[in-house]
Amino acid sequence: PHSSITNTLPYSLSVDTQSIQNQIDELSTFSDSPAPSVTRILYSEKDVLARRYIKNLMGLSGLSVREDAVGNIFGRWDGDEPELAPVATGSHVDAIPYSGKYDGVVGVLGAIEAINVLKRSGFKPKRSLEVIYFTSEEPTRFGISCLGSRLLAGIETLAEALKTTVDGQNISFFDAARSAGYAKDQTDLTSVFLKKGSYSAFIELHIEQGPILEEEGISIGIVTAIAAPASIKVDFEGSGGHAGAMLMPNRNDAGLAAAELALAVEKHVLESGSIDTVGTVGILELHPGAINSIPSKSHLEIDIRDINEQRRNHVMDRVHQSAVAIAQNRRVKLSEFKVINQDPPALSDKSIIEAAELASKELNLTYKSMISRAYHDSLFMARISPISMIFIPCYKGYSHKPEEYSSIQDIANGVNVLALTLSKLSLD
Ligand code: HGY
Ligand code: MN
Ligand code: MN
Ligand code: MN
Repeated sequence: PHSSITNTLPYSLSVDTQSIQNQIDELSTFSDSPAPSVTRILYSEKDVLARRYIKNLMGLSGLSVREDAVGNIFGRWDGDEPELAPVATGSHVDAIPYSGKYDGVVGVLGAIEAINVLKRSGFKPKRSLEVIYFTSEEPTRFGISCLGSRLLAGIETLAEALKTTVDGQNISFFDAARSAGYAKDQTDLTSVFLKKGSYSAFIELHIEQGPILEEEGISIGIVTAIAAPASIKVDFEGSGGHAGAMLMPNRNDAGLAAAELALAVEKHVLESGSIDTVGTVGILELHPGAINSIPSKSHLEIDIRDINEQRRNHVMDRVHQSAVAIAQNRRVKLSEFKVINQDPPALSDKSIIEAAELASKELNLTYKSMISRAYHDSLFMARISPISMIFIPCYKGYSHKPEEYSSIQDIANGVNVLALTLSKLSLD
């Protein structure tokens, strides 16, 4: 059957580029920040609009749609042998503040269009195909990245923690979920857990969010590993006071403690011995935030990643030591040093990598293996299914900012490779 699939599909693959571009543009209007930026936060009213939009597209593609208790959405195309473990693909649609309109979206709209391409080509799946819209991949609202896929992967500690999780406005996770129509009658999220082996394969289409494919003029990236992410929340407390009347020797400035720790993060990352270690202080808040008031509190959130888990953990330990030392030296209180997540990397499955390479070859597209330095829902789907990812180039590697851009031709290439790979995996 493989030989028949390979000589027919590549010639009859036809992505409707006009409609997928229109969908990307239309979806980007469901945003809480002005165009060209996109802000779409979990369970917000713009997020609910996006969910309705995607469920409608799934329906138009003949997929049967179901949603779980936290809003992971599944669109299914039943195969000839529906009792076999399906093949799944998908990504996320939530967007961090003032970001772009391709991160995640290409992997959800592209997955639905890949189903349309296969239907238009007359393909009949053996294993059912499922498109998954993960309820939220970004950590923005509750500080938890890949919240939906972590639950699908059966992470019990998260299901427990969500019972007492609140957002920055003190809205509980369950109240927020209920406001979007989810978690109606339950506070027990174990119903979301999927068993290992629920899928025979999971493959995610995503923009590279880095400059390599564009710089090297290569059309397709095939992901062999996903870097190990970690995040830490830190609070310092000092006595505060009057910016004019308080002489310097008497101060214990929580703001300067935060500033010193941010520079210490950079120092420890640069001293890790590898270019693959990255560290970012993306949130740094001072209280009370008045020009003439010495900060009495500071709050930092630190993102540290590496493709080598031990090296990343070592940097985290040194950051912790620095936080303690800075607190002592500046006579401030280290009131919180909390590791929010400290995840292992994920390795892609050889057979899925090979299917994506074969698909790229048959479509006469250049491709290369690469690691993903960004995390994705695939990182957690790897706990219950073999995975890989398909990357497409994005302009100068820009992402998480409004200038994010991928050409419709690159998107179409990605959709075609996804469609052909899904067809191969479905017939396995
Ligand atoms: O931060 C990340 O790696 C992902 O793009 N949210
Ligand atoms: Mn992102
Ligand atoms: Mn993403
Ligand atoms: Mn805090």
